[in-house]
Amino acid sequence: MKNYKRHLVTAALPYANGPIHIGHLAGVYVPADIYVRYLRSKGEDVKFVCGSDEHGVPITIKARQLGISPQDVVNKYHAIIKNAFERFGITFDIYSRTSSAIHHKTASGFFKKLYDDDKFIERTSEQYYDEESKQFLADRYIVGTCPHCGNENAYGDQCEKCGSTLSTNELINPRSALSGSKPVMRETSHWYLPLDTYQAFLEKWILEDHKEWKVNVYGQCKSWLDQGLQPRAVSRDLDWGVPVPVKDAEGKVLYVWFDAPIGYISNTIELIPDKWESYWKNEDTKMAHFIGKDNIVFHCIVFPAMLKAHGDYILPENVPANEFLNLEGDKISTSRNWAVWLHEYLDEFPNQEDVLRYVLCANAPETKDNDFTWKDFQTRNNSELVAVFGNFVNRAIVLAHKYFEGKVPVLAKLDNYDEETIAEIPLIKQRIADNIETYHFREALKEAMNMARLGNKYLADTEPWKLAKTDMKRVGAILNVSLQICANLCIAFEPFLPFSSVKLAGMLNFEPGKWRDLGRVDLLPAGHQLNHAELLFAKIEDDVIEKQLQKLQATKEGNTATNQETKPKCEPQKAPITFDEFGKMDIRTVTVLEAERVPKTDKLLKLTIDTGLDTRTIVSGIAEYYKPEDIIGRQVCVLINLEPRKIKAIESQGMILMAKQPDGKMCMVQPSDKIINGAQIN
Ligand code: B3M
Ligand code: ZN
Repeated sequence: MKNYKRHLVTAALPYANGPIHIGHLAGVYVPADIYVRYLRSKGEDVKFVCGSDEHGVPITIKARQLGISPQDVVNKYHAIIKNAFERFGITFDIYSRTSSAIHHKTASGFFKKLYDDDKFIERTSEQYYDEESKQFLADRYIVGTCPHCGNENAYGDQCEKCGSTLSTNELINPRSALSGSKPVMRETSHWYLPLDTYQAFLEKWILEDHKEWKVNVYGQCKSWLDQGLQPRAVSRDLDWGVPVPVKDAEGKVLYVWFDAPIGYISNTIELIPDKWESYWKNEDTKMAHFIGKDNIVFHCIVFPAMLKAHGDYILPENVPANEFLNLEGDKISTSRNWAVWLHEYLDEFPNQEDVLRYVLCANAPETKDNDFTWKDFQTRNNSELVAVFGNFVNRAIVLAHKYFEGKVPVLAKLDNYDEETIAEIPLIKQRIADNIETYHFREALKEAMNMARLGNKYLADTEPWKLAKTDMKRVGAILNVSLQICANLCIAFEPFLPFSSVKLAGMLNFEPGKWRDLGRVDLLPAGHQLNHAELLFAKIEDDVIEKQLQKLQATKEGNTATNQETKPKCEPQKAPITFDEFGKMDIRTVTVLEAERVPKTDKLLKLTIDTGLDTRTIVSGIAEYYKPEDIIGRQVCVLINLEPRKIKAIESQGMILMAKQPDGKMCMVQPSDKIINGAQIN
């Protein structure tokens, strides 16, 4: 195996369009943090880099939904996400963001170099365009039916139901996510990275040189490569993102999946402006990307091709991607609020960060999708953390206080059983290390837990409390060994349960050493004064779990109720217009003087209105909702400068403003007070 001099560990940049939940943690951030803490404990040179992904259509869609700017959206969620990671003990060396100036400069420069080196091809193609919103519809701006599973709400880039990666023109019955209208095809030109020219290189690099990658990762790569790689567009017609830094590229930005992985580089530059190159451009660096399974193709195929095209950069040594975590048997979903949100957990379970870290790692979806249940959370806490780890530590420290005034007793002599027990520690240490280094974090945690089990069993078997009357020397030896195991647990668990490690070290009044000290049984010298025992983990009662289950139940009921009440939901916001455009509309208060049905139609009423300026006729499709006699005398709002139109041979000179309800029913918009006819509405 190669001897690396330093490590660069990246964790997927979460989209700053919502907070993070247990699925993100289990898939990416908990394993990445364990890996990095372990490397640091070993004294390795490591940088752990992450940040918010602040471009792309998910952000602009969220901005539209909330009626705020994309920058406001990312400012809000970047702060929430960053804070939640910190509180949860995820120890990034930097958590920055892709809207930063450094990132814009880096991503722009990267594109420019590839452009100057002729690494792109420029292609004109027909793409979906929304005539109502006057905008090209990239990625998630298009929704439609998934050709693979029939999901009617698949996005232009991905179906969230079956997980397939899609391109916009694969969707059946495409519609615009902006206006809901049917898009038309329009020509536009973009830059493409010709992935096909990297096919041979990627085949060798992945399929031959990286057979050790996880089966799910290797398998996905192989299937992409087997299908034959195609050129991939790296720009988009959007107004949010890193502008394409070449001439005549107005209105074009870098595709979010082009700029986001460069974010790893930008954030490293921000962290260590003078030394970043040794992490990115030196073969002595071991780089690993921690990601979720939906990001595999971008990290294993597209980004490496970009790095290769650039020429100066190293490639990842591994891309340990996890599968997905479900919640109580159901797919985690932000839109259905089916999730355990990290910031909410941190508020509702104070000082219990490690319980969640433990459960998410013990249950991590390493090889297949897995399920998080609150019952399992409770059981793992109560019967593993409390009953094994906590119980052992507590008994060892309490007994030392009871018999030896809280001082580590002298170890006079080891018997066979002591020796056998002690001999286990370095073996467990080796298994933890081997598992972490091969990205098997569940197994690694199981081994760490085996060390706690070892201690717990040792105390139960040796029963020092029974010997206290007859053989204090032996009691001393047993407690010495037990306390040494406690000190070892501090080190072994630090990567997994950092808060508990600190707490345990406090009880032992001990500065936990580094990984190399793990396995030693002289960590606490005889006579060393211990602090008092506190509970390392607290039992979680049924009512606490019940409350969480009720919360989820309420979400489920809420979802069904809202679906029934508001289906279909409000139309999304239309594309922005200028104030001038709005100012061109002449909307006035008018009074309906006469109203009658238009013969041979079901829907139309002919109205005579007093506009304050004149008396005129308009034809309106409101007969389904209003009888003529009901509206005579009503004051309503009319767009009076709409081009006159002939409807059923009657010239209509204006349009009544109507509010459309979710069920399609129309309702006239009326001034709330009586007011003169002809008042301008603006
Ligand atoms: N933001 C996608 C995601 O959160 C994306 C990851 C970027 S990593 C460079 O699934
Ligand atoms: Zn699908």
